[in-house]
Amino acid sequence: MRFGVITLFPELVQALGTGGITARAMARELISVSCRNTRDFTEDRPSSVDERPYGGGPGMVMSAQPLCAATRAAREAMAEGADGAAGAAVHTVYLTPQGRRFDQARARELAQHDALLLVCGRYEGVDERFIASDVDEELSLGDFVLSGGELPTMAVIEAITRLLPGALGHEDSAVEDSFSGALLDCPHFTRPEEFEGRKVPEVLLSGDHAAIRDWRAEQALVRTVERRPDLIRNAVLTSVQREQLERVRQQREQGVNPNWEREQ
Ligand code: 4GY
Repeated sequence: MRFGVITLFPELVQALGTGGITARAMARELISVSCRNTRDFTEDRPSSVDERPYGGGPGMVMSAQPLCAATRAAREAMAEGADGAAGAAVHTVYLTPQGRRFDQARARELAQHDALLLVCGRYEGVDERFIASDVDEELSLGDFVLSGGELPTMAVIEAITRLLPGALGHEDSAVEDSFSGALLDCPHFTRPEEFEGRKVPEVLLSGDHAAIRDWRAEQALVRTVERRPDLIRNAVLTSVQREQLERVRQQREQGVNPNWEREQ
């Protein structure tokens, strides 16, 4: 997967190459991340990437011209394709709280592209005509406001990278994780058996693999019911999970805490 990034802070995004799974994926040539600085594409007043908003109001707006020039240059370079052949499709994404919500399903879909171009805004946002002319899709990481699109861009790159075959050390990890099954993950424990008076749930020490699998599945349901009931409504559950869910709901109705912490 080839990622292109349009940003005023390329050094921020290039940190993806300094550690973790994205750095390893770069070293293995599973991904490449090529940044372009928006400031290098200004045509008028040297290095002016922002202007005061038409209609007045506080702050500045990023001008359409350098963004268009930068994305078009990036798209042309990326369309050459890894093999040098022309015409590869480049999907252009703008990160903004106004976008459609990014989630694991969207990460899986975006992982199918050969080339993704991610555009980072700053200030109050970008001239809407840039979005109209050059952006295929607006994505939001959530209902909060940052100062720029760089951190969301890095999050999207990492979420996609870990889905690429060969990117994770242990091939099962991506499948087992939270959201692959559309539920929250179960709680995890490691040594010691007791930490500050809190004990590891008995079943995890039992060596009974079937019991452990069932307990983890049930705890995943418990957490999802407690923290994200909205996910339950859309989840496709196995018949075992439906029975577990029924039991968890009954316990909650009877005032019994089905959470692992009750054991403590
Ligand atoms: N939340 N999800 C987000 C964001 C910063 C001004 C436009 C978000 O995706 N992006 O908060 N982005 C703003 C800053 C320009 C992007």
